Amino acid sequence: MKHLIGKALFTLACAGLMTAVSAAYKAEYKLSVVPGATSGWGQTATFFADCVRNKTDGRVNIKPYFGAQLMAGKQTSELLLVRRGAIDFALASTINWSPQIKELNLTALPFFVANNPNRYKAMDAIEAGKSGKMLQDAIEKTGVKFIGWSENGFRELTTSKGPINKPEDMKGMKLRVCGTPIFIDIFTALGANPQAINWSEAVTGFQQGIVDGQENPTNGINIPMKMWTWHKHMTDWHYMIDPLFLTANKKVWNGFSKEDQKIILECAAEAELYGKALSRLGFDNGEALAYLQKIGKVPAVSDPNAELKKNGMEVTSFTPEQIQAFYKATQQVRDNWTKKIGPELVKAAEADMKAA
Ligand code: X2X
Repeated sequence: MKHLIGKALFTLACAGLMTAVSAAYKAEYKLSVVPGATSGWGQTATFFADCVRNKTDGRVNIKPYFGAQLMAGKQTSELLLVRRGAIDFALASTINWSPQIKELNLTALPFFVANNPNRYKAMDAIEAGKSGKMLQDAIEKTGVKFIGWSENGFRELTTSKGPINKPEDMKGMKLRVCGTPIFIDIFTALGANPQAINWSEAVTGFQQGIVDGQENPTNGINIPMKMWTWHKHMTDWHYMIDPLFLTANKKVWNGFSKEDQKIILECAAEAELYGKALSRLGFDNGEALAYLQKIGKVPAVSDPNAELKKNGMEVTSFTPEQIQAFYKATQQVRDNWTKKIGPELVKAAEADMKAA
């Protein structure tokens, strides 16, 4: 009997040891980021990684890899590599995952989210609402873990030619966009000549003047990249927004203890507040600045449009009538893409934004 108990204990101990071994953490978890470390997106990734490392006493060591280097520059391959496990975590953009996940084109519908009195509240309402849950489900259906939202920001147009006051002013303009189909449709509908170029090669393209402009969020990318070096005109049209989300390979996620999963989710919630504040600073009702002051992380530039003007950019903002002309010119794109995204999701988003 004694012998049997001893054997049972031995077997149990072995099993325990094996779980401990199979659940051993990696020395480093790779976190993929498409733009550079100084972008708002990059800073949010660093904030998240630092938070997790600190709160887990170094058990979970996440390292951000910037500049789409884990995808050799090919930003639309990120989902595939997270699924395969070549990437452990990503702070991903809906834009880069939407070629594979049609639902993620929702916030890229032109003049959709910004067609609301408070465009940031509208974005938050989608993420917190039924439509946000539908987006999360669509992401998780591919087999990855959704961890939390963040934000690159509303995308504004910078051009070497201009100013742009009406769609006709964009006629024939060569504009760099990423290789995501809805962008080609939007800019074609506006009469421009969209060029699909990965972000990793875009800056060389700006330097060489092979395009007349591009679109990216002002705080997150245009200012850190000193876009005024190449483009003198800024068109503040908020035509679409680029939400980011934290995600992890499913196996990697399941390998963490419940306690560490909880910490990661907490850090993601903090990173959401931080990332959104960086994106919205100087464009909202002052909430972003108050939050950044509270956590002691106000960036050097807190008045974005003043910074652009100081660097010689001419900033064009539209009247509601001017926006209407762009809205009309892109009606067909909204109609076509609503079918592809799923009319139910688009309706749910409209209801969420209305209730905000
Ligand atoms: O490619 C872009 O423009 C960027 C950096 O904003 C994205 O990855 C969507």
